[in-house]
Amino acid sequence: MNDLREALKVYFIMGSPNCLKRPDEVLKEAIAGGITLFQFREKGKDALTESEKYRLARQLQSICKENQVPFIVNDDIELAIELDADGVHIGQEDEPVKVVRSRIGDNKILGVSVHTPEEAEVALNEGADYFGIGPIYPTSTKDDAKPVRGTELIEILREQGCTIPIVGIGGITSENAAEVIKAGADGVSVITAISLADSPYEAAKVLKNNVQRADAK
Ligand code: TZP
Ligand code: MG
Repeated sequence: MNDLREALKVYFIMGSPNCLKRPDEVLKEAIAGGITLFQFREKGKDALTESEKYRLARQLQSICKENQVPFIVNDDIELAIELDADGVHIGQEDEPVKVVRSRIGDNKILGVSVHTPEEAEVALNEGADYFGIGPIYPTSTKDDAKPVRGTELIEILREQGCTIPIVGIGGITSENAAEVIKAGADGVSVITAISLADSPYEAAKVLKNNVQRADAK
């Protein structure tokens, strides 16, 4: 659990639609900058499908492996199983948490997006390893994102004594990351703050620095 908490600190999510440069180059830079976990999320306009999606996933997974960065797949349980990925991240629209848990087994990481204390309780009881909570800040990366709620739900869950690892998501940058950590999150997950940065390397480095500083307080 503490290993997972550490791995969630600087959590980079990306698919080919999120990049202006080649995804493998962006990922390599982000890793050099210090990201601690990677999620392959091939979604949105011009997202790759089938064999192209599989090929990109394989390529990014092997970069993660070479660098000992855990590799998690968004939504696509079949792909995660086929690749023997380190875990999956699912939302409320996906299969129930308990079904996904039984499909991937107990040794894989299972992340679940939750938006209410009730969803959090169900996810926890059914086998989630961590929660993704957001959008914390406005984002244009996800078309169907729920309304922005700041860090409210993170604070509520921590006040209720919930100790499961949590990452914030949505509009997080190096400027506002500290607020998310101070609200009780273990880490921050970002897409565009790294994927669209002029230098994904620098962006990841600054983000990590700010997360570590906020954590030490
Ligand atoms: N879920 C909630 S907001 C979001 C997802 C996948 C998009 C986050 O992207 P960005 O670019 O870090 O705001
Ligand atoms: Mg989903």
